[in-house]
Amino acid sequence: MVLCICLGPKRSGKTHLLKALQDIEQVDDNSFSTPTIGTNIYNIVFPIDTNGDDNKPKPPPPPATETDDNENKTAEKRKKKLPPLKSIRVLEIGGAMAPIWRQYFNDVKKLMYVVDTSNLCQISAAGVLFYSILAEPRLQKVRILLVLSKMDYAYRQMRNEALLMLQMSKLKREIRQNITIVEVSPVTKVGLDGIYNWLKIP
Ligand SMILES: Nc1nc2c(ncn2[C@@H]2O[C@H](COP(=O)(O)OP(=O)(O)OP(=O)(O)O)[C@@H](O)[C@H]2O)c(=O)[nH]1
Ligand SMILES: [Mg+2]
Repeated sequence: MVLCICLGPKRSGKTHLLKALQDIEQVDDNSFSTPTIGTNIYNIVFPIDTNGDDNKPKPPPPPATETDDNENKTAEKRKKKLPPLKSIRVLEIGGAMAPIWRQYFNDVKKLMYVVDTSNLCQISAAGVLFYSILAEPRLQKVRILLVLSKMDYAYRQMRNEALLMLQMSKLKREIRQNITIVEVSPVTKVGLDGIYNWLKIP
């Protein structure tokens, strides 16, 4: 089982987002999430066809000839690649638990980090906290998703401003992991497909 954890400062939007990923109808303009004191677990089943090609029949492989032996080997390697996941369990660890987040870092394969782009007071501190997570030795091979949340707010920071405040260019120079970045609002459903596609990667 791929273990994915979801971290981020208090009230950054983790619960709201994971609820929407689990059941899109669960979150709208009027919904409210209470602070997570401890952890929540979400079982996210991916909607079919978020890629557009999940159900398309695959064309039959061309007949093998002696000359394309190497190509066949590469094709075989490709076949051995793990298929995309159909569902995943995500563990949200509340922002109030930040001092003990590291107790949950064993066996983690994926990490989502949620930042509230509408909270100017929090965003720089969120960057420092993110850096401290990425520097953790147990997380050097982990797949990282940076979620810029609450994109429906008119007074949010735009992507480039938010990345500047998080000091992303400096951070990228100092860390080993590749970071995927998505802009999201579970309220307007913007960006959810990007998260599903990232979560699907085995
Ligand atoms: N408008 C809007 N509000 C949001 C969005 N995401 C979260 N909120 C609001 O922000 C509040 C806090 O969000 P949560 O999802 O509970 O935040 P959290 O990161 O889980 O917080 P902790 O559990 O305390 O760490 C929610 O009650 C929502 O009202 C969003 O994308 N748009
Ligand atoms: Mg929460």
